Amino acid sequence: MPMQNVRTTPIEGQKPGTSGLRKKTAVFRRPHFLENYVQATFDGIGGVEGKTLVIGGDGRFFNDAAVQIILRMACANGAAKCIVGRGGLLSTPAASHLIRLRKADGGLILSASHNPGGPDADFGLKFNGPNGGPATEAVTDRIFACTQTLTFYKIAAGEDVDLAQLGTHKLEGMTIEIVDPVADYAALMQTIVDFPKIKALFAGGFTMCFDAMHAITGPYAHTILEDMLGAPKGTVINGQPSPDFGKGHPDPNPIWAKTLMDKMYGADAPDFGAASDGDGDRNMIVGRGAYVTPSDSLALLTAHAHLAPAYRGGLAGVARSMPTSRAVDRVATSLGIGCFETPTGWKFFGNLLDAGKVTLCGEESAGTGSDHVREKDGLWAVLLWLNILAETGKSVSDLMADLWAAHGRCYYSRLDYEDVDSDKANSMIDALRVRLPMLAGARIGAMTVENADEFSYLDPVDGSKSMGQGLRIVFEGGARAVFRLSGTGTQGATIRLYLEQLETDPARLQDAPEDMLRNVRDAALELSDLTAITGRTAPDVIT
Ligand code: VG1
Ligand code: CO
Repeated sequence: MPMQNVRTTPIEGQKPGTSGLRKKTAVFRRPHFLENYVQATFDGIGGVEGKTLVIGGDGRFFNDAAVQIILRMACANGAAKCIVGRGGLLSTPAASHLIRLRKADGGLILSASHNPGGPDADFGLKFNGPNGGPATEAVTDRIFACTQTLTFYKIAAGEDVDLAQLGTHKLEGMTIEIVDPVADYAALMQTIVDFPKIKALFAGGFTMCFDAMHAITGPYAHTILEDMLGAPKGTVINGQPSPDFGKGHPDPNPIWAKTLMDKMYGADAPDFGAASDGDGDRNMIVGRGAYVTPSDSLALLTAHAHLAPAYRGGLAGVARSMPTSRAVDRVATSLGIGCFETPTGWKFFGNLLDAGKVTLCGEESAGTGSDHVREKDGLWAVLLWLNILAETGKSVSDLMADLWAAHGRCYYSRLDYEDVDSDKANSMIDALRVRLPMLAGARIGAMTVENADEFSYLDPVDGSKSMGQGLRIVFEGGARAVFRLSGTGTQGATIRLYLEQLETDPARLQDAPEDMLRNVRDAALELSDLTAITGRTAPDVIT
Protein backbone atom coordinates (compact mmCIF):
# COMPACT_ATOMS: atom_id res chain seq x y z
CA MET A 1 0.00 0.00 0.00
CA PRO A 2 1.56 3.30 -1.04
CA MET A 3 2.39 5.93 1.54
CA GLN A 4 1.91 9.48 0.39
CA ASN A 5 3.40 12.78 1.44
CA VAL A 6 0.62 15.20 0.57
CA ARG A 7 1.64 18.80 0.08
CA THR A 8 -0.46 21.24 2.08
CA THR A 9 -0.41 24.76 3.46
CA PRO A 10 -1.31 25.94 6.98
CA ILE A 11 -5.01 26.42 7.62
CA GLU A 12 -6.05 29.26 9.87
CA GLY A 13 -8.09 28.78 13.01
CA GLN A 14 -6.67 25.46 14.21
CA LYS A 15 -6.06 26.66 17.76
CA PRO A 16 -7.32 24.14 20.32
CA GLY A 17 -9.76 25.60 22.87
CA THR A 18 -10.92 24.48 26.32
CA SER A 19 -11.09 20.88 25.14
CA GLY A 20 -9.41 20.20 21.80
CA LEU A 21 -10.31 21.66 18.42
CA ARG A 22 -14.01 22.20 17.78
CA LYS A 23 -15.44 23.43 14.52
CA LYS A 24 -18.51 23.11 12.39
CA THR A 25 -18.54 19.61 10.86
CA ALA A 26 -18.49 21.20 7.42
CA VAL A 27 -15.21 22.94 8.30
CA PHE A 28 -13.65 19.68 9.50
CA ARG A 29 -14.69 18.05 6.21
CA ARG A 30 -13.00 20.68 4.04
CA PRO A 31 -10.03 19.39 2.03
CA HIS A 32 -6.94 18.84 4.24
CA PHE A 33 -8.54 20.34 7.38
CA LEU A 34 -8.62 17.18 9.48
CA GLU A 35 -5.40 15.86 7.93
CA ASN A 36 -3.51 19.07 8.69
CA TYR A 37 -4.64 19.03 12.31
CA VAL A 38 -3.82 15.36 12.82
CA GLN A 39 -0.34 15.81 11.33
CA ALA A 40 0.21 18.89 13.53
CA THR A 41 -0.86 16.84 16.52
CA PHE A 42 1.56 14.05 15.65
CA ASP A 43 4.37 16.55 15.03
CA GLY A 44 3.49 18.52 18.17
CA ILE A 45 3.94 15.46 20.37
CA GLY A 46 7.29 14.63 18.81
CA GLY A 47 6.04 12.18 16.19
CA VAL A 48 4.26 8.84 16.61
CA GLU A 49 6.89 6.48 15.23
CA GLY A 50 6.85 3.22 17.18
CA LYS A 51 4.10 4.53 19.45
CA THR A 52 0.77 3.07 20.56
CA LEU A 53 -2.34 5.25 20.29
CA VAL A 54 -5.90 4.81 21.51
CA ILE A 55 -8.54 6.03 19.06
CA GLY A 56 -12.29 6.42 19.49
CA GLY A 57 -15.09 8.93 19.47
CA ASP A 58 -18.65 9.65 20.52
CA GLY A 59 -20.18 8.36 17.29
CA ARG A 60 -21.30 11.70 15.94
CA PHE A 61 -21.59 12.31 12.21
CA PHE A 62 -18.15 12.04 10.49
CA ASN A 63 -16.73 9.92 13.38
CA ASP A 64 -16.45 6.86 11.15
CA ALA A 65 -14.76 8.56 8.20
CA ALA A 66 -12.43 10.55 10.47
CA VAL A 67 -11.24 7.41 12.28
CA GLN A 68 -10.26 5.86 8.95
CA ILE A 69 -8.24 8.94 8.00
CA ILE A 70 -6.51 9.03 11.40
CA LEU A 71 -5.62 5.34 11.13
CA ARG A 72 -4.10 5.77 7.68
CA MET A 73 -2.13 8.79 8.90
CA ALA A 74 -0.93 7.00 12.06
CA CYS A 75 0.25 4.17 9.80
CA ALA A 76 2.09 6.49 7.40
CA ASN A 77 3.69 8.27 10.37
CA GLY A 78 5.09 4.97 11.61
CA ALA A 79 2.87 4.24 14.63
CA ALA A 80 3.33 0.70 15.95
CA LYS A 81 -0.21 0.13 17.10
CA CYS A 82 -3.66 1.70 17.34
CA ILE A 83 -6.20 0.43 19.85
CA VAL A 84 -9.65 1.35 18.57
CA GLY A 85 -13.07 1.00 20.18
CA ARG A 86 -15.35 -1.23 18.08
CA GLY A 87 -17.10 0.86 15.45
CA GLY A 88 -14.65 3.67 16.20
CA LEU A 89 -16.53 4.34 19.46
CA LEU A 90 -15.21 5.15 22.92
CA SER A 91 -16.59 7.44 25.58
CA THR A 92 -14.09 10.05 26.74
CA PRO A 93 -13.61 8.46 30.20
CA ALA A 94 -13.31 4.99 28.63
CA ALA A 95 -10.63 6.30 26.25
CA SER A 96 -8.77 7.85 29.18
CA HIS A 97 -8.91 4.54 31.03
CA LEU A 98 -7.77 2.56 27.99
CA ILE A 99 -4.73 4.81 27.49
CA ARG A 100 -3.74 4.19 31.12
CA LEU A 101 -4.62 0.50 31.19
CA ARG A 102 -2.68 -0.30 28.03
CA LYS A 103 0.14 2.13 28.81
CA ALA A 104 -0.39 3.78 25.44
CA ASP A 105 1.51 6.87 24.39
CA GLY A 106 -1.70 8.84 24.08
CA GLY A 107 -5.01 8.92 22.33
CA LEU A 108 -7.16 10.79 19.86
CA ILE A 109 -10.74 11.37 20.91
CA LEU A 110 -13.21 12.40 18.24
CA SER A 111 -15.91 14.47 19.86
CA ALA A 112 -17.37 17.91 20.27
CA SER A 113 -18.77 16.69 23.56
CA HIS A 114 -21.95 18.53 24.55
CA ASN A 115 -22.18 20.38 21.22
CA PRO A 116 -24.83 19.00 18.82
CA GLY A 117 -23.72 16.65 16.05
CA GLY A 118 -24.59 16.24 12.37
CA PRO A 119 -23.48 17.58 8.99
CA ASP A 120 -24.65 21.08 9.96
CA ALA A 121 -23.58 20.88 13.59
CA ASP A 122 -20.23 20.38 15.32
CA PHE A 123 -17.24 18.06 15.26
CA GLY A 124 -14.08 17.98 17.32
CA LEU A 125 -10.81 16.25 17.97
CA LYS A 126 -8.55 16.24 20.98
CA PHE A 127 -5.32 14.62 21.99
CA ASN A 128 -4.83 13.02 25.41
CA GLY A 129 -1.40 12.23 26.75
CA PRO A 130 0.08 9.06 28.25
CA ASN A 131 -1.50 9.83 31.65
CA GLY A 132 -4.91 9.59 29.94
CA GLY A 133 -5.64 13.28 30.38
CA PRO A 134 -6.20 16.13 27.93
CA ALA A 135 -2.99 17.59 26.53
CA THR A 136 -1.57 20.33 28.72
CA GLU A 137 -1.39 23.90 27.46
CA ALA A 138 2.30 23.44 26.65
CA VAL A 139 1.38 20.57 24.29
CA THR A 140 -1.61 22.29 22.72
CA ASP A 141 0.60 25.35 22.13
CA ARG A 142 3.10 23.15 20.27
CA ILE A 143 0.32 21.54 18.23
CA PHE A 144 -1.01 24.97 17.30
CA ALA A 145 2.47 26.12 16.32
CA CYS A 146 2.77 23.08 14.03
CA THR A 147 -0.56 23.90 12.34
CA GLN A 148 0.99 27.22 11.33
CA THR A 149 4.10 25.85 9.65
CA LEU A 150 2.90 22.58 8.12
CA THR A 151 3.97 21.91 4.53
CA PHE A 152 2.86 18.28 4.09
CA TYR A 153 1.11 15.42 5.81
CA LYS A 154 1.66 11.69 5.58
CA ILE A 155 -1.13 9.27 4.75
CA ALA A 156 -1.35 5.69 3.57
CA ALA A 157 -3.64 4.99 0.63
CA GLY A 158 -5.98 2.04 0.67
CA GLU A 159 -9.22 0.45 1.73
CA ASP A 160 -11.10 1.30 4.91
CA VAL A 161 -10.36 -0.95 7.88
CA ASP A 162 -13.30 -3.04 9.10
CA LEU A 163 -13.87 -1.66 12.59
CA ALA A 164 -16.86 -3.87 13.36
CA GLN A 165 -14.92 -7.04 14.24
CA LEU A 166 -13.10 -7.42 17.53
CA GLY A 167 -9.53 -8.61 17.15
CA THR A 168 -6.31 -7.68 15.47
CA HIS A 169 -5.83 -6.34 11.94
CA LYS A 170 -2.77 -5.16 10.08
CA LEU A 171 -2.40 -1.95 8.14
CA GLU A 172 1.04 -2.18 6.54
CA GLY A 173 3.45 -2.37 9.47
CA MET A 174 0.89 -1.07 11.98
CA THR A 175 -1.26 -3.28 14.20
CA ILE A 176 -4.88 -2.29 14.75
CA GLU A 177 -6.59 -3.85 17.73
CA ILE A 178 -10.35 -3.47 17.89
CA VAL A 179 -11.63 -3.69 21.46
CA ASP A 180 -15.02 -3.78 23.14
CA PRO A 181 -15.57 -0.13 24.14
CA VAL A 182 -17.46 -1.02 27.33
CA ALA A 183 -15.75 -4.04 28.92
CA ASP A 184 -12.60 -2.51 30.44
CA TYR A 185 -14.50 0.53 31.68
CA ALA A 186 -17.18 -1.61 33.33
CA ALA A 187 -14.47 -3.68 35.03
CA LEU A 188 -12.86 -0.51 36.35
CA MET A 189 -16.16 0.69 37.84
CA GLN A 190 -16.44 -2.57 39.79
CA THR A 191 -13.19 -1.75 41.56
CA ILE A 192 -14.45 1.68 42.65
CA VAL A 193 -18.03 1.41 43.86
CA ASP A 194 -19.86 -1.31 45.77
CA PHE A 195 -21.72 -3.21 43.03
CA PRO A 196 -23.41 -5.73 45.42
CA LYS A 197 -24.73 -2.86 47.54
CA ILE A 198 -26.15 -1.01 44.52
CA LYS A 199 -27.57 -4.26 43.17
CA ALA A 200 -29.39 -4.77 46.48
CA LEU A 201 -30.71 -1.20 46.23
CA PHE A 202 -32.30 -1.92 42.86
CA ALA A 203 -33.53 -5.32 44.02
CA GLY A 204 -35.32 -3.50 46.85
CA GLY A 205 -37.41 -1.53 44.37
CA PHE A 206 -35.33 1.64 44.05
CA THR A 207 -36.22 3.33 40.77
CA MET A 208 -34.08 5.33 38.40
CA CYS A 209 -34.14 6.99 35.00
CA PHE A 210 -30.88 7.49 33.12
CA ASP A 211 -31.10 9.65 30.01
CA ALA A 212 -28.23 8.83 27.66
CA MET A 213 -29.44 11.59 25.29
CA HIS A 214 -28.87 9.39 22.19
CA ALA A 215 -25.15 9.67 22.83
CA ILE A 216 -22.20 7.43 23.66
CA THR A 217 -23.13 6.57 27.26
CA GLY A 218 -26.09 4.46 26.11
CA PRO A 219 -24.16 1.18 25.69
CA TYR A 220 -22.20 1.77 28.90
CA ALA A 221 -25.33 2.54 30.92
CA HIS A 222 -27.30 -0.41 29.50
CA THR A 223 -24.48 -2.79 30.41
CA ILE A 224 -23.61 -1.42 33.83
CA LEU A 225 -26.96 -0.26 35.21
CA GLU A 226 -29.30 -2.80 33.66
CA ASP A 227 -27.22 -5.90 32.94
CA MET A 228 -24.73 -5.80 35.81
CA LEU A 229 -26.60 -3.95 38.55
CA GLY A 230 -30.06 -5.33 37.81
CA ALA A 231 -31.93 -2.08 37.26
CA PRO A 232 -35.09 -2.91 35.30
CA LYS A 233 -34.96 -2.68 31.50
CA GLY A 234 -36.17 0.76 30.54
CA THR A 235 -34.16 2.43 33.30
CA VAL A 236 -31.91 3.76 30.52
CA ILE A 237 -33.73 5.95 28.01
CA ASN A 238 -32.43 7.28 24.67
CA GLY A 239 -29.72 4.63 24.96
CA GLN A 240 -29.07 4.07 21.26
CA PRO A 241 -26.29 6.40 20.09
CA SER A 242 -27.09 8.22 16.86
CA PRO A 243 -24.87 10.41 14.65
CA ASP A 244 -27.00 13.50 15.31
CA PHE A 245 -27.98 12.56 18.88
CA GLY A 246 -31.62 12.17 17.86
CA LYS A 247 -31.43 15.76 16.57
CA GLY A 248 -31.00 16.80 20.19
CA HIS A 249 -28.44 18.78 22.12
CA PRO A 250 -26.51 16.26 24.23
CA ASP A 251 -25.82 18.66 27.09
CA PRO A 252 -27.10 17.28 30.39
CA ASN A 253 -28.66 20.30 32.05
CA PRO A 254 -32.24 21.16 32.98
CA ILE A 255 -32.78 22.91 29.63
CA TRP A 256 -31.59 20.22 27.22
CA ALA A 257 -32.48 17.20 29.37
CA LYS A 258 -36.06 18.42 29.65
CA THR A 259 -37.63 14.98 29.17
CA LEU A 260 -35.79 13.75 32.24
CA MET A 261 -36.58 16.89 34.25
CA ASP A 262 -40.31 16.59 33.46
CA LYS A 263 -40.21 12.97 34.59
CA MET A 264 -38.37 13.78 37.82
CA TYR A 265 -40.71 16.62 38.70
CA GLY A 266 -43.88 14.79 37.61
CA ALA A 267 -46.24 12.41 39.40
CA ASP A 268 -44.67 8.96 40.05
CA ALA A 269 -41.16 10.30 39.59
CA PRO A 270 -38.40 7.71 40.03
CA ASP A 271 -36.15 7.95 43.11
CA PHE A 272 -33.15 9.07 41.09
CA GLY A 273 -32.48 10.62 37.70
CA ALA A 274 -29.28 11.23 35.77
CA ALA A 275 -28.12 12.18 32.29
CA SER A 276 -24.86 12.27 30.41
CA ASP A 277 -23.48 14.24 27.46
CA GLY A 278 -22.30 13.50 23.92
CA ASP A 279 -18.99 11.89 24.89
CA GLY A 280 -20.00 10.59 28.32
CA ASP A 281 -17.85 12.74 30.55
CA ARG A 282 -20.59 14.98 31.98
CA ASN A 283 -23.38 14.09 34.37
CA MET A 284 -26.54 15.69 35.62
CA ILE A 285 -28.00 14.52 38.91
CA VAL A 286 -31.64 15.00 39.86
CA GLY A 287 -33.62 13.54 42.71
CA ARG A 288 -37.40 13.31 42.90
CA GLY A 289 -38.36 16.97 42.55
CA ALA A 290 -34.79 17.95 43.40
CA TYR A 291 -32.28 19.15 40.81
CA VAL A 292 -28.71 19.10 42.14
CA THR A 293 -26.36 21.75 40.77
CA PRO A 294 -23.04 20.27 39.58
CA SER A 295 -21.21 22.40 42.14
CA ASP A 296 -23.37 20.96 44.92
CA SER A 297 -22.92 17.46 43.51
CA LEU A 298 -19.14 17.83 43.81
CA ALA A 299 -19.55 18.96 47.43
CA LEU A 300 -21.88 16.08 48.22
CA LEU A 301 -19.57 13.48 46.65
CA THR A 302 -16.64 14.94 48.57
CA ALA A 303 -18.56 14.71 51.84
CA HIS A 304 -19.61 11.07 51.28
CA ALA A 305 -16.99 9.51 48.99
CA HIS A 306 -15.60 7.44 51.86
CA LEU A 307 -18.73 5.31 51.62
CA ALA A 308 -17.41 3.79 48.37
CA PRO A 309 -14.66 1.13 48.52
CA ALA A 310 -12.13 3.10 46.45
CA TYR A 311 -12.24 6.11 48.75
CA ARG A 312 -12.61 4.39 52.13
CA GLY A 313 -9.25 5.73 53.27
CA GLY A 314 -10.38 9.31 52.64
CA LEU A 315 -9.51 11.83 49.95
CA ALA A 316 -6.07 13.34 49.40
CA GLY A 317 -7.68 16.62 48.43
CA VAL A 318 -10.15 18.11 45.96
CA ALA A 319 -10.02 20.57 43.10
CA ARG A 320 -12.60 22.68 41.33
CA SER A 321 -12.48 25.02 38.38
CA MET A 322 -12.58 28.68 39.34
CA PRO A 323 -16.18 29.39 38.24
CA THR A 324 -17.46 26.34 40.15
CA SER A 325 -19.18 27.34 43.40
CA ARG A 326 -17.24 27.35 46.62
CA ALA A 327 -19.51 24.72 48.22
CA VAL A 328 -16.80 22.08 47.95
CA ASP A 329 -14.29 24.38 49.65
CA ARG A 330 -16.49 24.39 52.74
CA VAL A 331 -16.70 20.60 52.82
CA ALA A 332 -12.95 20.29 52.26
CA THR A 333 -12.26 22.66 55.15
CA SER A 334 -14.42 20.60 57.48
CA LEU A 335 -12.68 17.40 56.32
CA GLY A 336 -9.29 19.03 56.78
CA ILE A 337 -8.18 18.31 53.20
CA GLY A 338 -6.68 20.58 50.54
CA CYS A 339 -8.84 22.34 47.98
CA PHE A 340 -7.36 23.66 44.72
CA GLU A 341 -8.82 26.24 42.34
CA THR A 342 -7.90 25.76 38.67
CA PRO A 343 -8.86 27.37 35.36
CA THR A 344 -11.79 25.97 33.39
CA GLY A 345 -11.11 22.70 31.55
CA TRP A 346 -10.04 19.26 32.69
CA LYS A 347 -6.46 19.63 31.46
CA PHE A 348 -5.65 21.64 34.58
CA PHE A 349 -6.54 18.79 36.96
CA GLY A 350 -4.09 16.29 35.46
CA ASN A 351 -0.96 17.44 37.28
CA LEU A 352 -2.76 17.59 40.64
CA LEU A 353 -4.10 14.06 40.13
CA ASP A 354 -0.77 12.70 38.92
CA ALA A 355 1.00 14.23 41.92
CA GLY A 356 -1.50 12.65 44.32
CA LYS A 357 -2.58 16.03 45.63
CA VAL A 358 -6.27 15.51 44.87
CA THR A 359 -8.64 12.56 44.56
CA LEU A 360 -11.84 14.26 43.34
CA CYS A 361 -12.26 17.13 40.87
CA GLY A 362 -15.23 18.97 39.47
CA GLU A 363 -16.60 21.75 37.34
CA GLU A 364 -19.86 23.68 37.40
CA SER A 365 -20.56 22.47 33.86
CA ALA A 366 -21.73 19.02 35.02
CA GLY A 367 -18.27 17.51 35.24
CA THR A 368 -17.01 15.40 38.12
CA GLY A 369 -14.23 12.87 38.20
CA SER A 370 -11.60 11.21 40.32
CA ASP A 371 -8.11 9.80 40.14
CA HIS A 372 -9.40 6.59 38.46
CA VAL A 373 -8.99 8.30 35.06
CA ARG A 374 -7.75 11.69 33.88
CA GLU A 375 -11.04 12.95 32.47
CA LYS A 376 -14.33 13.82 33.99
CA ASP A 377 -16.57 10.79 34.09
CA GLY A 378 -20.36 10.96 33.84
CA LEU A 379 -21.34 7.39 34.64
CA TRP A 380 -18.77 7.13 37.44
CA ALA A 381 -20.42 10.10 39.18
CA VAL A 382 -23.82 8.44 38.81
CA LEU A 383 -22.48 5.18 40.29
CA LEU A 384 -20.85 6.99 43.21
CA TRP A 385 -24.17 8.73 43.89
CA LEU A 386 -25.93 5.33 43.79
CA ASN A 387 -23.36 3.94 46.21
CA ILE A 388 -24.00 6.85 48.60
CA LEU A 389 -27.79 6.53 48.27
CA ALA A 390 -27.50 2.80 49.00
CA GLU A 391 -25.25 3.27 52.03
CA THR A 392 -27.17 6.12 53.63
CA GLY A 393 -30.68 5.01 52.72
CA LYS A 394 -31.53 8.69 52.28
CA SER A 395 -33.22 10.43 49.35
CA VAL A 396 -31.39 12.93 47.14
CA SER A 397 -33.30 15.85 48.67
CA ASP A 398 -32.56 14.70 52.23
CA LEU A 399 -28.86 14.37 51.43
CA MET A 400 -28.83 17.89 50.01
CA ALA A 401 -30.75 19.32 52.97
CA ASP A 402 -28.22 17.71 55.34
CA LEU A 403 -25.30 19.10 53.33
CA TRP A 404 -26.73 22.64 53.37
CA ALA A 405 -27.56 22.44 57.07
CA ALA A 406 -23.98 21.47 57.82
CA HIS A 407 -22.13 23.81 55.43
CA GLY A 408 -24.58 26.44 54.25
CA ARG A 409 -25.96 26.53 50.70
CA CYS A 410 -24.16 28.10 47.76
CA TYR A 411 -27.03 29.16 45.52
CA TYR A 412 -25.67 28.99 42.00
CA SER A 413 -26.59 29.65 38.40
CA ARG A 414 -24.88 30.18 35.04
CA LEU A 415 -26.21 32.52 32.37
CA ASP A 416 -25.02 31.93 28.79
CA TYR A 417 -25.26 34.58 26.08
CA GLU A 418 -24.59 32.66 22.89
CA ASP A 419 -23.43 33.67 19.41
CA VAL A 420 -22.60 37.20 20.52
CA ASP A 421 -20.61 39.30 18.07
CA SER A 422 -16.98 38.46 19.02
CA ASP A 423 -15.78 42.08 18.93
CA LYS A 424 -18.58 43.17 21.25
CA ALA A 425 -17.98 40.30 23.67
CA ASN A 426 -14.27 41.09 23.77
CA SER A 427 -14.82 44.80 24.25
CA MET A 428 -17.17 44.10 27.17
CA ILE A 429 -14.56 41.89 28.84
CA ASP A 430 -11.76 44.36 28.06
CA ALA A 431 -13.67 47.30 29.53
CA LEU A 432 -14.51 45.38 32.71
CA ARG A 433 -10.95 44.11 33.08
CA VAL A 434 -9.65 47.68 33.16
CA ARG A 435 -12.04 48.60 35.97
CA LEU A 436 -11.40 45.58 38.20
CA PRO A 437 -8.55 47.11 40.27
CA MET A 438 -10.75 50.10 41.15
CA LEU A 439 -13.83 48.14 42.22
CA ALA A 440 -13.07 47.15 45.82
CA GLY A 441 -15.48 48.97 48.12
CA ALA A 442 -17.80 50.07 45.29
CA ARG A 443 -21.51 49.84 46.01
CA ILE A 444 -23.65 48.56 43.13
CA GLY A 445 -27.34 48.35 43.91
CA ALA A 446 -27.70 46.19 46.99
CA MET A 447 -24.16 44.81 46.76
CA THR A 448 -20.73 45.97 47.86
CA VAL A 449 -17.62 44.71 46.07
CA GLU A 450 -15.10 43.08 48.39
CA ASN A 451 -12.44 42.45 45.75
CA ALA A 452 -12.15 41.85 42.01
CA ASP A 453 -9.46 40.41 39.78
CA GLU A 454 -8.68 38.44 36.65
CA PHE A 455 -7.94 34.84 37.53
CA SER A 456 -4.55 33.41 36.64
CA TYR A 457 -3.20 30.06 37.72
CA LEU A 458 0.21 28.98 38.84
CA ASP A 459 0.34 25.19 38.57
CA PRO A 460 1.74 24.01 41.91
CA VAL A 461 3.20 20.89 40.29
CA ASP A 462 5.07 22.08 37.19
CA GLY A 463 5.15 25.83 37.86
CA SER A 464 3.45 26.73 34.56
CA LYS A 465 1.35 29.86 34.51
CA SER A 466 -2.01 30.37 32.77
CA MET A 467 -3.21 33.94 32.43
CA GLY A 468 -6.57 35.44 31.52
CA GLN A 469 -8.80 32.74 33.00
CA GLY A 470 -11.90 34.76 33.84
CA LEU A 471 -12.92 37.95 35.61
CA ARG A 472 -14.17 37.48 39.15
CA ILE A 473 -15.96 39.95 41.37
CA VAL A 474 -16.44 38.94 44.98
CA PHE A 475 -19.11 40.79 46.94
CA GLU A 476 -19.51 41.15 50.67
CA GLY A 477 -21.85 38.57 52.17
CA GLY A 478 -20.63 35.51 50.25
CA ALA A 479 -21.70 36.45 46.73
CA ARG A 480 -19.58 36.22 43.59
CA ALA A 481 -19.96 36.91 39.88
CA VAL A 482 -17.58 35.55 37.25
CA PHE A 483 -17.38 36.47 33.58
CA ARG A 484 -15.52 34.47 30.97
CA LEU A 485 -15.73 33.67 27.27
CA SER A 486 -16.38 30.07 26.26
CA GLY A 487 -13.59 28.14 24.58
CA THR A 488 -15.76 25.40 23.10
CA GLY A 489 -18.21 27.30 20.89
CA THR A 490 -18.10 27.19 17.11
CA GLN A 491 -20.03 30.32 16.24
CA GLY A 492 -19.43 33.87 17.47
CA ALA A 493 -18.65 34.28 21.16
CA THR A 494 -20.46 32.83 24.15
CA ILE A 495 -20.35 34.97 27.29
CA ARG A 496 -20.74 32.96 30.47
CA LEU A 497 -21.86 34.76 33.62
CA TYR A 498 -21.58 32.60 36.74
CA LEU A 499 -23.51 33.70 39.85
CA GLU A 500 -23.15 32.50 43.39
CA GLN A 501 -24.61 33.47 46.76
CA LEU A 502 -23.85 31.74 50.03
CA GLU A 503 -26.68 31.40 52.54
CA THR A 504 -26.21 30.00 56.03
CA ASP A 505 -29.51 31.06 57.63
CA PRO A 506 -31.32 27.74 58.34
CA ALA A 507 -34.63 29.41 57.42
CA ARG A 508 -33.40 30.30 53.93
CA LEU A 509 -31.93 27.05 52.65
CA GLN A 510 -34.91 26.08 50.45
CA ASP A 511 -35.52 29.32 48.57
CA ALA A 512 -35.77 29.76 44.81
CA PRO A 513 -32.26 30.23 43.32
CA GLU A 514 -33.43 33.01 40.99
CA ASP A 515 -34.63 35.02 44.00
CA MET A 516 -31.46 34.43 45.97
CA LEU A 517 -29.28 35.40 42.98
CA ARG A 518 -31.20 38.46 41.79
CA ASN A 519 -29.03 41.05 43.56
CA VAL A 520 -25.73 39.59 42.42
CA ARG A 521 -27.05 39.18 38.87
CA ASP A 522 -28.23 42.81 38.73
CA ALA A 523 -24.92 44.03 40.11
CA ALA A 524 -22.94 41.95 37.58
CA LEU A 525 -25.03 43.22 34.67
CA GLU A 526 -24.67 46.80 35.81
CA LEU A 527 -20.92 46.52 36.31
CA SER A 528 -20.31 44.91 32.94
CA ASP A 529 -22.73 46.98 30.90
CA LEU A 530 -23.49 43.73 29.12
CA THR A 531 -26.82 44.80 27.69
CA ALA A 532 -25.62 48.11 26.32
CA ILE A 533 -22.45 46.67 24.80
CA THR A 534 -23.82 43.43 23.35
CA GLY A 535 -27.45 44.37 22.81
CA ARG A 536 -28.53 41.27 24.70
CA THR A 537 -31.37 41.73 27.17
CA ALA A 538 -31.62 38.10 28.30
CA PRO A 539 -29.40 35.02 28.33
CA ASP A 540 -30.06 32.21 25.83
CA VAL A 541 -29.57 29.45 28.37
CA ILE A 542 -29.80 29.54 32.16
CA THR A 543 -28.56 26.52 34.06
C1 VG1 B 1 -17.06 24.15 28.70
C2 VG1 B 1 -17.23 24.10 30.20
C3 VG1 B 1 -15.99 23.53 30.86
C4 VG1 B 1 -15.69 22.15 30.26
C5 VG1 B 1 -15.59 22.24 28.76
C6 VG1 B 1 -15.43 20.89 28.11
O1 VG1 B 1 -15.98 25.00 28.37
O2 VG1 B 1 -17.52 25.37 30.71
O3 VG1 B 1 -16.19 23.46 32.25
O4 VG1 B 1 -14.48 21.65 30.78
O5 VG1 B 1 -16.77 22.83 28.22
O6 VG1 B 1 -16.46 20.04 28.48
P1 VG1 B 1 -16.18 26.51 27.88
O7 VG1 B 1 -14.82 27.00 27.54
O8 VG1 B 1 -17.16 26.46 26.75
O9 VG1 B 1 -16.82 27.24 29.05
V1 VG1 B 1 -16.96 18.81 27.42
O10 VG1 B 1 -17.91 17.77 28.27
O11 VG1 B 1 -17.82 19.82 26.31
O12 VG1 B 1 -15.56 18.27 26.77
CO1 CO C 1 -18.20 16.06 27.31
